[in-house]
Amino acid sequence: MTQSNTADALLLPTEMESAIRSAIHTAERILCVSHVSPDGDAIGSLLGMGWILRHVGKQPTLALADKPARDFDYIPGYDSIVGADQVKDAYDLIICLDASSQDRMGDIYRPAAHSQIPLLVIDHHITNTNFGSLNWVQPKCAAVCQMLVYLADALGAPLEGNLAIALLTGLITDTLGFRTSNTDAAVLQAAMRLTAGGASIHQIVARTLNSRTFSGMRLWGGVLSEAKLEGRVIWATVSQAQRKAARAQDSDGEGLSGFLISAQEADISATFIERTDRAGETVVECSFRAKPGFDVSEVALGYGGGGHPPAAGCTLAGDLQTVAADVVAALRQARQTQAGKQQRERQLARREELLANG
Ligand SMILES: [Mn+2]
Repeated sequence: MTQSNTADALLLPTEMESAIRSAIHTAERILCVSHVSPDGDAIGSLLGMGWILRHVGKQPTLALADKPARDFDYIPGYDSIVGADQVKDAYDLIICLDASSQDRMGDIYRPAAHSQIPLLVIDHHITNTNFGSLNWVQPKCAAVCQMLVYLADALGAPLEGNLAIALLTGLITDTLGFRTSNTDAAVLQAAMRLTAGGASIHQIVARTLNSRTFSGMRLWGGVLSEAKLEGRVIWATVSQAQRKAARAQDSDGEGLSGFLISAQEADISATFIERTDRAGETVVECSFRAKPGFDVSEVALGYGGGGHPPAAGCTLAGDLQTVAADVVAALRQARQTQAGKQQRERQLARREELLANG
């Protein structure tokens, strides 16, 4: 059964729909991949795409450069996700989900072997670099899992069972439980249809947003006590030593930026997490959040990262404190420029109002 409305048609234009349909139908060997450090939307859209493809008779390979957290093992198909060691050279089609640039696929995508293969990019990041041979980039969607609701409609895959659980996961995690500024009627309608198809909001929330480790809480306690607030930018650093002392897991720093932005005194938040990359180099993972009206995606893009106006990030080489000081200066500058622009717009609106009431 296909159910669509005008809003959905705008989010998946007819020409894009037929291009994707023919790319999928003409391919036998399909590789699906999402981004490094996979979150709920990455894992949900990867597994969801798997179920959509199986519905149309394909047997795709689903791959992630980093092992998905066990938190997500309730999504049917979780155990079918493979790592780079099981990715071959030859495919007819590669489908990349929720990644704004090619490097976000990590070592799953090997340009030497894969660059001649058609690459379908499905993403909702406004900073997407359109690195595919076919790019469906829809920043109006709150999650790639929302986009896949429309693709499932287009391909006749019913929004129920395994597919519904996978797709509702990305919708819930990327909107922080339907609380972000991009949670609109279309998001809720998609969620409603997935819920009607048997997926449970409360079960997914219990396994994702409402689930923390004790080590993570101890890490947050130490990190938050040293958070700084400068010029309405709140920020915190997480060193490897702190993570070791708290016996923290890799994912324990996630969510810190989202928590910091709840400070009434801040418009922008940042966390800087020190890590060792695959080459053994020390890198700093930077994560930014912004209150409505502010935009952190441009600063992230300027440092080679990406994201959305309210949530973005980048990874930089260098010493933790030096990177943090540099980036905080850039964020404070951006905040000041954006606040100035907002003030001018408010003045202009007031003047027009006075003239109209004249
Ligand atoms: Mn996403």
